[in-house]
Amino acid sequence: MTSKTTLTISSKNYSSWSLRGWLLARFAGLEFEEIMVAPDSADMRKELLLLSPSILVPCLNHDGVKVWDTLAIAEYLNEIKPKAGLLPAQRAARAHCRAICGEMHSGFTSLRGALPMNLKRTFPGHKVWARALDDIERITTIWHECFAQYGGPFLFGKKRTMADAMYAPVVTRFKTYDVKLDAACAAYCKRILALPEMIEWIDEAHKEVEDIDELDMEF
Ligand SMILES: N[C@@H](CCC(=O)N[C@@H](CS)C(=O)NCC(=O)O)C(=O)O
Repeated sequence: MTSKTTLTISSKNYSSWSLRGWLLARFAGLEFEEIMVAPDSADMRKELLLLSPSILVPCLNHDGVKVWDTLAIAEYLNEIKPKAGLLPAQRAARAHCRAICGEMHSGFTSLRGALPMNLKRTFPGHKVWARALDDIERITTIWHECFAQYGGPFLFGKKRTMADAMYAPVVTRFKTYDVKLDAACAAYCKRILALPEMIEWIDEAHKEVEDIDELDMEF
């Protein structure tokens, strides 16, 4: 008997890694049940440890296999759903896709710290800290190189890949903090926000009642 497939996630409003893992599972066409945890409470953390060895979300449970950490989940989903196209078909493009996913996974700490994901709020005219501006510049360069090489409308051409899932929370941050973008990047953001999966996730984020005061202050 195979155990049921679950994805452990936390707040849909605040948890950018949850969004990435959830989008990856949806893009892969995986059927799964969501387990929602609130990692901020001590009791929940104990419960989360049973579900995710790193005490971090997301964590996928599939066929008796526990996979935590978003990059590992992305690669695992690509293995079990090879036809979903989470990675591009060409080897060079696959390497490029993995490289920019890795860059997102291990970098952009200034952007992540200064502009936390918060789907329920907008901060018009928000003044972005200089180091976060460097991250934004690097991200838009990455996007432009992808558009030039693969022709859009997604980062690796006509089909969305794991890279679009990895950068989706950046798209939402650009909207939340009113980051000014050139036309091509703005069009990409619009396209990602119009994905049915994004509409569904954002809709559910808006219904969440719990707020984290530190992340909701006026900057
Ligand atoms: N490297 C991890 C990062 C995951 C992560 O930082 N998750 C945050 C939520 S966005 C978390 O679970 N935090 C729990 C906590 O801080 O208690 C991954 O790729 O999955």
